[in-house]
Amino acid sequence: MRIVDLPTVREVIRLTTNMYRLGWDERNGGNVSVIIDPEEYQNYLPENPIRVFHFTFDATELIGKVFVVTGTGKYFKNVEVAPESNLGIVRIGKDGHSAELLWGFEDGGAPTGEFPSHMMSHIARLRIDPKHHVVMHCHATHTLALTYVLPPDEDEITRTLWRMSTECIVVFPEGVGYLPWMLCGGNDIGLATAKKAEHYRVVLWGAHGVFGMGETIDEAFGLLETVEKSAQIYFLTQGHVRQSITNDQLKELAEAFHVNYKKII
Ligand code: 2HA
Ligand code: ZN
Repeated sequence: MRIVDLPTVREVIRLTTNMYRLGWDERNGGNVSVIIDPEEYQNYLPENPIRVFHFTFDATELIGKVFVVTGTGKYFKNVEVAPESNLGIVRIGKDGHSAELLWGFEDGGAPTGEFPSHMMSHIARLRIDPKHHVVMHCHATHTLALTYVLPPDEDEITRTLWRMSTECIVVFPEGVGYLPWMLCGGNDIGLATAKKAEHYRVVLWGAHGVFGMGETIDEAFGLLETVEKSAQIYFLTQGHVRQSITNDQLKELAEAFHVNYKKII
């Protein structure tokens, strides 16, 4: 099998293509990183790296882990037609401060500028959930717009999203995290995002976009689709609302679906 045909690589190609088509990833917006398990890559990836990227944050907990990751400055629109230059497969080096390129970035590219946020969030999620695999970031339109109009308060944002669609409290009972605007692309926003990832699988970045995390691509993508749909319903109904989901109904849903929801209603 060619490396580009590994199931996780194929899934990342499909994911980025779908995200682009949804309008979530204009230009070079958005980035994805997904853990590939050894059973999947062991007979295909080379042992020796093609190139090595160095970073300043501590990724000791990820040493030896292998990721499919989108490239810095790359356009999701183009992943499908040229995966071998828009995607890379990297392994975290033994020093915990490097990423060893094993495949991809054929035109000299490098991992996403949001690599710190991705890796630090992987660390946080893996501590909670050993089956965790996926971190994805995008500029989902209505979700991003929501960060301009709701109070900068994650409980208020969570309640609003829960009320906009019946499935929400079941899909993300823990709520969503929110970070006010920060400079993107560095260790500071990475640390802040990873801190939120200790409690949430969705983290909104004010005036920028959203991170979604999960055990599988379907789960992380489905989570962001659900959040985005709910944010869209919010804007469609603003100024027109006659009735909405009540707190009692939210509690009834949480009980019926046996989810441990954040007690903010
Ligand atoms: O890669 O979305 O957050 C472009 C971005 C940065
Ligand atoms: Zn972004």
